[in-house]
Amino acid sequence: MKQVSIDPITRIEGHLKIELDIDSGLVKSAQSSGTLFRGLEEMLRGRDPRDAQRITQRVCGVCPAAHAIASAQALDDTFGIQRKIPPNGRLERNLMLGGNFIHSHVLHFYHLSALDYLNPHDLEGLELEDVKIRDLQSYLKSSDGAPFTPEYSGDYRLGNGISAALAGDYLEALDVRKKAHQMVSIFGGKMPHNMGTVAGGTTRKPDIDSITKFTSRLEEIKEFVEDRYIPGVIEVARTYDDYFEMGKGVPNFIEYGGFYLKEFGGSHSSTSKGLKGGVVSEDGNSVREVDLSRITEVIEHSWYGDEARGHPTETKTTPAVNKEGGYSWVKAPRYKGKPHEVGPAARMKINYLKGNDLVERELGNAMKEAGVELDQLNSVMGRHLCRAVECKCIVSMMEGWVEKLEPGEPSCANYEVPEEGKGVGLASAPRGTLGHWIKIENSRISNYQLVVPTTWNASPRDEQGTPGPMEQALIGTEIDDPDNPLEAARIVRSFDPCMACAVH
Ligand code: NFE
Ligand code: MG
Repeated sequence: MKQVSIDPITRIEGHLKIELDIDSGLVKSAQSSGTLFRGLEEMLRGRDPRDAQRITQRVCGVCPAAHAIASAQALDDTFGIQRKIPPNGRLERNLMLGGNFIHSHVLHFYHLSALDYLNPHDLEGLELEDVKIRDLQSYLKSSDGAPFTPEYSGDYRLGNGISAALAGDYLEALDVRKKAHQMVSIFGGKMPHNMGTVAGGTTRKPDIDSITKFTSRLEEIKEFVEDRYIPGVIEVARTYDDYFEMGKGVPNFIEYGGFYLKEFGGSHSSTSKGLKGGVVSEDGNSVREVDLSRITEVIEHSWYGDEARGHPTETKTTPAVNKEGGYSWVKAPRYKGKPHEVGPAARMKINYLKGNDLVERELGNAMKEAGVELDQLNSVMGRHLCRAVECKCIVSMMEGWVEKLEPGEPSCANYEVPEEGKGVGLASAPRGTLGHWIKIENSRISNYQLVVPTTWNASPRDEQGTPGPMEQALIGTEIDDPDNPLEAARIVRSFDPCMACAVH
């Protein structure tokens, strides 16, 4: 038995340690640990509720628009104004979240994951016209190669031509990300951590100027997503098709749904959303509605005290350093007592099964081209493929939303902060499904609880000893060389973990 510790695992967000027991080349046991305490929820207690969407965005620089929307919705719910959000406010929230998704998905494939498959040394000696790649070549020659020198590397299969194309896209993706950030800041004032998302809607009424600026960037991004990102991921996926069978994890998937298409409909499951919610469990391919009351936070192996256990309407986040059996600052969310995978693969699968036309078409095409079946999507390559398909679907929906904005019309509803109340805000975030639960007493926040996408995926074991989704994805993996566990690194990165979010 060999013990392998990857600490920290790089090219993800935040602080993650992965520990593996490897026997005869197989991962027998895996532990995922969030190694940095945050405590954002505790900071919210006693504050004005309207501070929530300012502070919760600071959980993370890579998905702040998702936290802003979940938080604003939790306030809408608590203040009783969910049905009063003007169409402009609803649409601008969707557009800001969409911009955030594009940024995050493009970042993940090119700047966090590509170097698991793309060998920069393939570029050496190539005669290339692209000035940026020529610069990259001379940079690689004249330096130690960072950040293009992965700690774990090898098994490169793409060949020179595709590597050069991907390297060019890697550089162009930096520009795409800039444009995606600019799109969020057009309505949000700045990015990361926008100021425009508030209880009641958004702060900036759309006008012709903002709509034009937004649309021109969206069209440029659309071209990149359709002509480069989707074909690039399919090329990598076909070359590494064995990775459709690797990193499978749990057979349970959950998503609350996001991107409101109409005003709030009275319950989360009945509200019409661009990405639909649902639960798929191991009993097959039927999708059920999410019952929020069945979510629990388990803390048997997390460094938290007893009051951190239970349903998120009540749970606290009190640290219990050195707790026996603890090995992570991440809690273990469970649905009906079981670990569930969240993220683009879960979301695309649920939307495909629910007959979301756009997803059926785009995912159907991508699966055909990549030569993969629906039940292979929760895998390393399946997750990359679903992320790209989701990005394309969101760009397409954004084109429709931006057209519906009404210049000069209001984007925000009035409200008063009540003395008492409680509410929930749910959103799709790039890495999965996101919930914020709030309670107000004396017009102050008395409890605030976030259950975040990577909290589900990177969760530790629960009270039954059942490992979390990422841990299960690692268990059973064949590792060619335990001193170079690149298979494990590829599996972990396919989840796009954000430990800043997971711990919050
Ligand atoms: Ni810090 Fe986040 C997303 C949220 S994930 S990135 O996407 O919510 O755990
Ligand atoms: Mg929490």
